[in-house]
Formats: sequence, structure tokens, C-alpha cells
Amino acid sequence: MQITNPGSLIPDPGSQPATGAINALAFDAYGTLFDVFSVTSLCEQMFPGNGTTLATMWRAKQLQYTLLRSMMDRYKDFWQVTQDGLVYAARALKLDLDVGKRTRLMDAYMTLATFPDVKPGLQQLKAMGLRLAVLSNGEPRMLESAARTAGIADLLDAVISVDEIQVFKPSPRVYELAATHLHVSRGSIGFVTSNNWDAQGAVSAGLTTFWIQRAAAEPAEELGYPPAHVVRLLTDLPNIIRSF
Ligand code: LAC
Repeated sequence: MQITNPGSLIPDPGSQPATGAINALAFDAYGTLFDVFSVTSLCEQMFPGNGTTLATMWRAKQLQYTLLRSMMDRYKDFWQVTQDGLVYAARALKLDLDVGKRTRLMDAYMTLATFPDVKPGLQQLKAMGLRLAVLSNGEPRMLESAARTAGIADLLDAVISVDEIQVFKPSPRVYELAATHLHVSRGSIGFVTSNNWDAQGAVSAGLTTFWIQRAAAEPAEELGYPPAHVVRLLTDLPNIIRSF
């Protein structure tokens, strides 16, 4: 017997699972549907010359804190982790983040801009009869607010947050939630994300996965579970799904 994934308790899918019809799609939120860097202009307005650096470090710290907290088994929700990342980034850059500025920047996270392909892509997929959901690290109120602002709330059958299991992606437990909430078999779900580490987490957990490579120059992560399906836009998905 060949041991393909020593040390892991989850079965190794080896490559993408055999694909049948896709009946439901679960989407990552931040970076996939909502543009986390739409806060950059507000960062720049508050801290001229530092907007891009602050927004970039803020996002990096936010993600790092999700990973650290999952490893420490010390969950705090994504709102808190996002705020902690902002406070750290401002301190590291020696920026004076008073309570008023912190509140305005955090509020901006509730109403992030949506990528232009998102609404038309979701509309086309919905018209094909697919069940659609968000599956995100986000805290439920943050996700619902961003979805409402984007005008996509009515297109979604479920907004699934890691909050109910108190562990962040890429824990395999998170990817299990999609089948449970959408009442479909795991094999008929497609997971869609622009975060390559998230895509590899989903492949490792056994999901058929689509990577939206939003930046052409972005390389795939070296994690060993590359998604087989790579697209540039949400609107590329209907044709691919039809071919399954
Ligand atoms: C999310 C982050 C990982 O929405 O983008 O889950």
C-alpha cells in the first residue's frame, strides 16, 4: 500500500477528484467577490504616501492572524482579526491611527467594492439553476453587509461563515460546511476562490476547485495541491461548468 500523505489524518485526493455534474458553487469572499484593496484610497486619504503600504500590510496581517489563531486554537472572529491586523500595520508603519480613523477604516470593510465580473457572473450561474453560496472566513454580519452593498444577496442561497466552527481556512473542516449547508453531495460542489492558498486547501480537502487568477502575474503557491481549473473572471465559469 502506498502512503501518499503521511502525517495527515485526511485522505489525500492525489489530484482533483473525478468530476461529475456541478450542482452548486461556493465562493470565497475577500479578494474573490469583494475587493479588499478598495480600502486603499481611504488609507491614502488618511495617511498620504502610505495608503498602498498600509492596505497591503493590513491584508497580510489579517490573513496571518487567521492562520496563527487557528494554530493556537484561539479563535476570534474575522472582525476582530481584521481590526487587530489594522492596528498592528499602523503601528509598524508609525502611523497615528486614532479611534476615529480606525472606526472609519473598519466601517469601510462592511461596504467593500465588488469586482465588476461578480454580479453578471453570479446572475449567469444562477440562471443555469446552480445553488450559490459564500464560504468565507468572514464574520456573518460583515459578509451579509458586503453582499447587500454589492447587490448580490438575492443571488445567494447561503452565506456560510467559519464562525460556526471557530476555525479558519484552510482547515479541511471549513470546506465540509458547503455540502452540509447546501444539502448537496460534496462531489457536486465546485469551490471558487482567487486566493491560491485557499484553492489548494479546498483541493486538499477533496473539492473540485476553480482558481480565479485575478492577477495574471500571480504564481500558484507551492503547497502541492494545485487546482486543475484556472479562470480569469467569474463570467468564465458558466462555459466550464456546462462542459462537466
Ligand atoms: C475569505 C478570505 C480568505 O473570504 O478571503 O475567506
